[in-house]
Amino acid sequence: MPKPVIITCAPTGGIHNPTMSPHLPTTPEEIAEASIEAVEAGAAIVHLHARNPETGQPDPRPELFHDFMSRIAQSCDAVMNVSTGGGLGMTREERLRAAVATSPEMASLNVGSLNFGIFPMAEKYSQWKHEWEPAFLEMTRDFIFRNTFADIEYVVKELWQGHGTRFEFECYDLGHLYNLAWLIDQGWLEPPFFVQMVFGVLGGVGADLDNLQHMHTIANKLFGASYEWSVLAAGRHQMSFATQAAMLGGNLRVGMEDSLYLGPRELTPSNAHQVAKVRSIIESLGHTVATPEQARERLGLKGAARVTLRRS
Ligand code: KMH
Ligand code: ZN
Repeated sequence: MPKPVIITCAPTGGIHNPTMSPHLPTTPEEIAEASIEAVEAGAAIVHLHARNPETGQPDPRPELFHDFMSRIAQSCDAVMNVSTGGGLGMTREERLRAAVATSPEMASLNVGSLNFGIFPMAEKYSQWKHEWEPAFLEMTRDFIFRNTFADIEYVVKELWQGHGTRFEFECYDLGHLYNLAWLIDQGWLEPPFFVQMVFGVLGGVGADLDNLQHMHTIANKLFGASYEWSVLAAGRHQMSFATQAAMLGGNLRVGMEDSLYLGPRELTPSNAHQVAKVRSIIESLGHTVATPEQARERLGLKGAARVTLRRS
């Protein structure tokens, strides 16, 4: 029997802007509600970013995270995964603030630097809800998403060694798998490792199924039985890559951080719609979805009781 599929949902992220979808959650209430609905639909893990409740801009303030994380914890037992990617352009310290303050079971860790071009999206819009949006996209024409070895070491030492937080290792290209192998060789980390393979970011590996197969083959060689793998693909590739990952025995991520769509030219009304859709695909393939408890056990997480929650 294949292992139950761990679905991660990333409800808001720091890439898409309010102009692009009226359904993008931005306030703590909306992020909490979107996460809870996604868990009810079948997600075991929620990957969390915060936004300024007035402007929708990515925002590193820990009090925002405390707010929605407390609400989520009151309603469900989801694994909460705090992003350390933050919003493009945040400092290293800003990116870590929320995870240090909340001591989560999981945090993202981007294991390599890359160009991260979201500027082509600007061409689709002529009117904007907020002034910051076009400049934010355009800035990425000349932007490197910085994740140097020193940055990575800093995150590992703060979160894994300091808080027992495990990572969603975000790998946007083949070389990032080797960066992770190097980190493991340093003896700083312990298995199991949760590798999130990211396809279709402009600057990372393209959304081509041959790339998925190859990254999976190389990850198997590098990490053997010590890892769980998951796949996300940006935009229109989201569902096909999620399906392919499930067929190959992997796990997957959906959510409006990665795609605002449910189908071709159809904005998703909610994150839960994407989760429900991918769940029905998984189940029609004869697979099952993992509960948060099953995800905790397989990923070696410290448990929800050791997360710091404070309602602001
Ligand atoms: N928002 C981007 C900087 C992460 O959460 O760690 C990519 C990202 C990765 O969101
Ligand atoms: Zn993220």
